Amino acid sequence: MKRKISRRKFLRQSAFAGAALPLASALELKAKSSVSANSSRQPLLLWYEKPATQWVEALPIGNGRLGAMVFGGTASERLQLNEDTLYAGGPYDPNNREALQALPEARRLIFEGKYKQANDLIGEKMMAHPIKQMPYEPVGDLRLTFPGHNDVSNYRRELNLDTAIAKVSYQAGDVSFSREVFASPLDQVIVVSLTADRPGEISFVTTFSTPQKAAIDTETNDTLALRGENSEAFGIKGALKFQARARVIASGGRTVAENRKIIVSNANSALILIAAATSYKSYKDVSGDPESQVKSYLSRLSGKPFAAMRAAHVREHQRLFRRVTLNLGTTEAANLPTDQRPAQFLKGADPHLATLYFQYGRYLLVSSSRPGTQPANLQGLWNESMTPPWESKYTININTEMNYWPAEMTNLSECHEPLLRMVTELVENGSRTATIQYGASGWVCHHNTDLWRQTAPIDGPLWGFWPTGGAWLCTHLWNHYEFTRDEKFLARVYPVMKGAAQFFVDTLVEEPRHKWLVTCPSISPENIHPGDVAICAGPTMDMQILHDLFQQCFQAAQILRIDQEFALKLAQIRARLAPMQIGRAGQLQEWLEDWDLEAPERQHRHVSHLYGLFPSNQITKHDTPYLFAAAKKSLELRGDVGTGWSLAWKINLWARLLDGDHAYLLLQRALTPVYGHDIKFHGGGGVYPNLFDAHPPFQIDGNFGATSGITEMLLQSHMHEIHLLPALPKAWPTGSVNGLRARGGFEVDIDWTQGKLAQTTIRSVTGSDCKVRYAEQVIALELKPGGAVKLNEKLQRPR
Ligand code: FUC
Repeated sequence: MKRKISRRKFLRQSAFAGAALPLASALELKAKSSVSANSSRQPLLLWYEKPATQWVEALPIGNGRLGAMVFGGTASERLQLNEDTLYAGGPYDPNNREALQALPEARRLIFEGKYKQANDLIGEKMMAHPIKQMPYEPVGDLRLTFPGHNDVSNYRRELNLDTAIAKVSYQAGDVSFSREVFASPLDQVIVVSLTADRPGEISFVTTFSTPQKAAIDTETNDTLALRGENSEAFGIKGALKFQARARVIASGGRTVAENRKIIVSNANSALILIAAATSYKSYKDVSGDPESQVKSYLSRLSGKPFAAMRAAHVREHQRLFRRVTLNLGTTEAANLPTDQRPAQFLKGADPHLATLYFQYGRYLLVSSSRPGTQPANLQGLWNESMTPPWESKYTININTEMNYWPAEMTNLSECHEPLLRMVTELVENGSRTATIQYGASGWVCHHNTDLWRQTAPIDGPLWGFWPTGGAWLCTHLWNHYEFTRDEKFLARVYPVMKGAAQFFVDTLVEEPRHKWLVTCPSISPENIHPGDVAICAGPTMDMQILHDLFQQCFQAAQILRIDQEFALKLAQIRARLAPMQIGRAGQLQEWLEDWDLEAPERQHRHVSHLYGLFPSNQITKHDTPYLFAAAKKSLELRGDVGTGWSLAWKINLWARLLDGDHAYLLLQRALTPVYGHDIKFHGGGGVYPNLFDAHPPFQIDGNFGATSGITEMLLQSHMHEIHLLPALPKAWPTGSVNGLRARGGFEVDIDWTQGKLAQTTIRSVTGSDCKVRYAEQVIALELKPGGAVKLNEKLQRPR
């Protein structure tokens, strides 16, 4: 019997479960007349009327290496602190020495269709020891307690994306207090400034706490020191020492150190400088000295005025952040507290939230990934737990790559560096895994890695027996080259790409039916096929990734004029890879066999075989119309539900299918409000009050993936063309974007009105020739590096 539910209840339930939302109304902006196109002046703020009580309400700041979640309490402020090299464990060797011997048998079972038996053999003989990798861990909390600040008025806290400063202000009694917090990439400290509108009113107690094995002491009368050791995990002993220090500098009043506290009374203002470091030097060297490091960060700053630190921080942040501006219109809703805005967005009443979310993704990348730091992990930089979900490490069967989708296209190429460096660092352990587990040359990395750059298959065959993770990461090396045309970089990373390809030259095997070359064993990430396991041979995604890797190596060898013999070999092998196939529902097959309709999880969150559509360019409307239609069919079969990152991937995919309204629908799903921290997996995605993406739980890939998706709706450049407004939704009739990057070395500005291109400017950064497309019009341009061309709606130069 059908149960009737009220419309309100339906909306509540469906928003929660990620089921169908009533979107027709959402596509029409009701208050059209009140939409102002001039949102460039709308401040990019997340702001709230109450302090955060839960972690997903707190606001993230970071300098790539040091991160803090700022809660903004009045009687008690909590800064939850992270340092990006504080993981559990130490250098270790998880490779399974039994794997090589089991490999031929696993292959035989797979080719005989005995998938379950193959799966069991792999589970028993071929997985890593330990079966898990090392978790990312928190440093601890810095607490500030303010006696008497329980009853306050005029409270407000905010995060300004344009300055990268978190602010808290309120009135207690008749005094106005304000607090600013930022993580300076230049000074390598977190800075807290406390001020009041009257002298002598700043009184507070500073303490550290931590879930780590650590000792907390005071030093002199103004410094707290936390000395700790990282923990053991899954049998791997901790090998890192770490230290955090907070130095309290008060002006006026009295400062004393007492019983692991720094107590400030009746100061006029105060500054707290927080430094942290570990003994991590590299994935194989833990001999650093965190004490001398944190001491030197702090001593370098002695005497430096707050205003100078603040100004330098803002300048450095804006150098990157301000390269792109986006304007999708603004309504009154943009003035609401941020936690009330997603509901308005779903109603179509707050187009500016898409701008804010787009820029938040850029803010988060700048804050969690800067040259020299660790790459953004599953939670970017921000984690309060000793046992975070999926260890908050690097899942490279989608999540880590997604983190970096916006890097080049939104003009944050420098922020890509930590990932690109990580790829080169994987080679050493990856070569060991290749030799020990496969008897192969080159290097391999399976579906995860961690601080220690481990590469062996973990978790279990369903998730981990996927040899193509390192290969996918290598496409980012090429991607960086495509956007920058930096040949020196290409020459430096070519051996890394070559090593990844070499592994497959050695390990691809001929499948018996068509004699295609395939990976075996492998999986189509985490998706079970009708054989009741994921283990198979030659899943479509593997073939697509290898197609890219081989092609990119080939092209790199041509550009660098080296290694022609190897390049030729790759071209020959590439021609023998299993091709993409169209199945009986007209879908792009996920596997070698036409299994899609019988797979137990038809709406599985991974859409791995659509890698060919996005991020790759193997499937396009113009070059491969049949595959394009098949990919669309596959995406329709998967449906519009998904975890946070899955929804974000689908925004990008619909943008590549040139369907802006469908991409927008997925963006609405991604921006559905999810409240509460302990909501477990419900398959739905959405955002928390601080606009962190909800897998759930929080996972940052969905934030980055949405920023990339919004970009792909406005500009694409994967077909040797700069394609303007390829998937503009009806919801954004008028707007502009400035400073996006296109492949080939270009920067692009676009203005549109009433759903049509108004004008565009193409600037060459390093590029020269390019083609520009708008709908069916195409124009060829020749530019000098540094030159620019302005074009009107007909792609002609305006007179
Ligand atoms: C992959 C996904 C999960 C999650 C995890 C971190 O395994 O399938 O949904 O995102 O990575």
